Amino acid sequence: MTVLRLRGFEIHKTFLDHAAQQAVLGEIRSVVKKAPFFRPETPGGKKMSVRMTSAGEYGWLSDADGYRYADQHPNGMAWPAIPEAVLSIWSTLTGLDRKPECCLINYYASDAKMGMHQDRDEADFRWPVVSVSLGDDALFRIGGQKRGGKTDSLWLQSGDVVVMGGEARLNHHGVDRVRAGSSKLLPKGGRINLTLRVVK
Ligand SMILES: O=C(O)CCC(=O)C(=O)O
Ligand SMILES: [Mn+2]
Repeated sequence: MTVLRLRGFEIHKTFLDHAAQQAVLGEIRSVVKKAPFFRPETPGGKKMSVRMTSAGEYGWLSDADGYRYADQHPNGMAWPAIPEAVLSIWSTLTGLDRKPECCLINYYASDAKMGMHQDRDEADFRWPVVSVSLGDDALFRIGGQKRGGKTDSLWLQSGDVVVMGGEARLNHHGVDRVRAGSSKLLPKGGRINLTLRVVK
């Protein structure tokens, strides 16, 4: 298994083989059936290009009231449980007994992107964030703890898993673009990214 290290992020190339990607995707589809994707607005009032939903005790939200974790989908329902196949990625890669309380599910259509940001709505940055890529390739950019400055980019492919932890936990990161049609995993194309987070 190839592990790349870039600015403190660990990139496990093809951590999930094709069968494992399909198994995870199947589980995520059932989550999305119960908790449909929605398009959040930034606190500034701009629609994000990424569609989101979550599984777990908490889901991540953004709206006029700010960025935060909430125990309900915007439609008022509790979030579905995080699928076992997803939790096992976390356990295998981190070796932690502590389980994540949120699996944020992002859907990127061919024109979606995510600006440079830190994941900093969690209570304790000693826990890593684990990110799983499914579907089309994404150009992932990694910077440092401060905004601006030098960045490095790499293409994430379906089945790649990134561990953002340790000294790099608060490094800025974002997705510049996805390469439409680069994967056949999602029948309608696009990319799904899962991020597993310890919230409390
Ligand atoms: O889509 C990705 O690869 C990264 C997603 C991300 O950084 C986030 O949801 O906070
Ligand atoms: Mn992030």
